[in-house]
Amino acid sequence: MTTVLLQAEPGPIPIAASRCALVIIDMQRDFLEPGGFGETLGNDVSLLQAAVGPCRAALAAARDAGMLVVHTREGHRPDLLDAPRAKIDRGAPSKRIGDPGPMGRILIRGEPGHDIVPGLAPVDGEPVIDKPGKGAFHQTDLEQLLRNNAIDTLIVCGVTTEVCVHTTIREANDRGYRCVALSDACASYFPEFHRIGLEMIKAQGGIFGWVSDTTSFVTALD
Ligand code: TIU
Repeated sequence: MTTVLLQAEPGPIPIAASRCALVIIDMQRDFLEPGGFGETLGNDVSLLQAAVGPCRAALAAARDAGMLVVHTREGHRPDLLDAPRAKIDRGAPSKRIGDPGPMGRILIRGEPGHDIVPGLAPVDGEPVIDKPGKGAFHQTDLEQLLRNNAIDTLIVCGVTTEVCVHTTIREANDRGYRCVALSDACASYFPEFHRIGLEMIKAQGGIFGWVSDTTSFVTALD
């Protein structure tokens, strides 16, 4: 097992590719493209484009290193039986989860908007975790999958920093995983929340984990 040092804050962290998973959170058209769930919530979805290139670079490096790559997607069953009433009710009245939109029914599995954006599509052998909540562990088999593959460290990127990325890192941290967020490969509709969200992870000596960036990750694996 080869161990390399990944530059990060609050300090460098030794990682072994065979014990790491790159977890790419919710890089879906519903969040990144006009007409999807993100826009119906009143957001400027163009702000999330900044994460696409860095995610691609991290994905390429992880694949080259033979690292486990896990993709997640937030979405619900077409019959909405897994969508809490409280979640549906908080959407914009005319465009709620399950309503028709330009990319199909909003935040519904199997619809065009639910797809991962071009350029980050999973390849054969890469697991895709469909999750009904913000955290990737809630009501999914992610933990089982990670344990079966002897993973102890998650390299996390995707959108949005303070919502699904943060929730997943918090869930993973409590389950004993070391988590490293790649700052430039995450993005938020609120630049301030992105910045503060990353600060929160690495504060207090790394209370939830570490923060690194794509260049450091690629360099460490090279
Ligand atoms: N609204 C928002 O910032 N995010 C979400 O609803 N889901 C994810 O972060 N994926």
